[in-house]
Amino acid sequence: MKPDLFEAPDYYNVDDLLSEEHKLVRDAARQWVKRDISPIIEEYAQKAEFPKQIISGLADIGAFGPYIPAEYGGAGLDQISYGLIMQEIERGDSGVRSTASVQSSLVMYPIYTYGNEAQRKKYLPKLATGEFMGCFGLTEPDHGSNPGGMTTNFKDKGDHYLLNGAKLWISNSPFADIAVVWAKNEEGRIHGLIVERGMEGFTTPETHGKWSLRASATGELIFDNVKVPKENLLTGKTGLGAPLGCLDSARYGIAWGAIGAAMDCYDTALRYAKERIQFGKPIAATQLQQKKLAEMITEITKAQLLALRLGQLKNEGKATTAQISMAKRNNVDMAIKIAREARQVLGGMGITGEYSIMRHMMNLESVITYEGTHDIHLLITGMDITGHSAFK
Ligand code: TGC
Ligand code: FAD
Repeated sequence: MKPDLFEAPDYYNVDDLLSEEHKLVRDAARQWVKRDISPIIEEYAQKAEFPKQIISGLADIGAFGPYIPAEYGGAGLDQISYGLIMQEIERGDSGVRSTASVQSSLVMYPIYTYGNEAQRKKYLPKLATGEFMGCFGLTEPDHGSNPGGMTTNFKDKGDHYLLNGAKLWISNSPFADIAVVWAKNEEGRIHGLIVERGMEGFTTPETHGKWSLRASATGELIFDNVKVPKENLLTGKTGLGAPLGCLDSARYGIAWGAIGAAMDCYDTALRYAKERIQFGKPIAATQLQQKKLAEMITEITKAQLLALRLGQLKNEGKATTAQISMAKRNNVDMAIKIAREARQVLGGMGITGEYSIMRHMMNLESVITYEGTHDIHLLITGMDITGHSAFK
């Protein structure tokens, strides 16, 4: 892969709207990605392997629980810092950002928000350092967009719960130490349980053959009469709203992350267009390539402003689920379109691993699907503005 020459675009001086702390946090993540991700990521994506050696680096830049209070090992940062960290990591690779999103918003967030003090103290500090890695089991083979239909279930057996069922498409599952699993009790009410690797009857087979998010490990969670201790139940919130609350936090991070992938594609295409000579002049001097590049920077700028405003609302505790859906949907769609256009700017070179664009493009096919598909987010906006649910 070519050396990482990335220069972040900032067409509307968005930096002026950030605090000194935001910029420090963002720059630390940016440097780390340049030093520790860019040189290795193509190789790991090619061999479809998660680079486990980066876990401590992710912890060092505050990517595990950025907004979790310091007393539980988190970085105690605000939501804009969280977003900026996700942006920088996804600039490197969406799969690496996935690992950080899952750990922060889908494992630490529910334990912090719905867990009791003993659970917080037991798990959060170790999750913050990466000593424990976690995963989040909501999706099932027959229930993806409609998680409320889940069939994974647990029964009260007096001194423990007995868990049965299966989850599919679970990021980090093949190596996770713990899983936050959503299952129905005997009354059909959804609860979260913390399942630990090593519990009898709990297995996590890896899903192979992905053309997307290849540097992220994805797998199943299989529960065959797993005895889960009663103290592992998350009692702070039950019902579908509990896992959906975690998704709000992760989707918010993805809205920022997608900007990073788009910035990397744009920056690569711009540099290439200035250097590549055809018909005796740089292709950057042709109207068609300028149209592509000008539209890219316009869309990136709009996405930055959308994410920043959402971050302000989130800091004030005012961001709604529908606002988050709009940002996730818009920004991922923006990024995947930019990746497709940027790849064309590079001609044949665009399909090689010498450049990051094709990897981003393939990764973004997962990003536009997980955490609610492009269609589902449109329907969440539709429901919000009309008052009618198209799901029921
Ligand atoms: P609905 O009837 O609308 O809602 C059920 C209950 O939940 C409440 N609620 C929320 N609460 C908190 N946060 C939210 N975002 C919420 N959205 C809804 C709602 O108020 C209601 O509460 P109550 O008290 O009235 O019961 O539910 P529905 O069954 O009609 O479904 C709505 C729909 C389709 C929007 C929802 O199911 C959905 O978002 N589906 C998409 C599924 C999804 O996003 N799955 C993601 C799996 S995890 C993942 O992909 C991780 S990838 C990680 C990575 O690698 O980065
Ligand atoms: P389906 O729900 O079957 O949808 C198929 C198509 O139908 C989609 O285009 C969808 O938009 C459309 N559709 C569905 N319902 C409607 C409707 N009512 N109206 C119109 N169109 C509709 N899940 C987790 O729980 N944890 C994870 O860590 C996790 N990681 C993932 C990692 C990867 C790489 C991938 C690919 C997925 C991951 N997922 C995870 C699962 C992900 O959230 C689901 O794939 C996603 O929610 C969609 O579910 P599905 O694949 O079953 O598609």
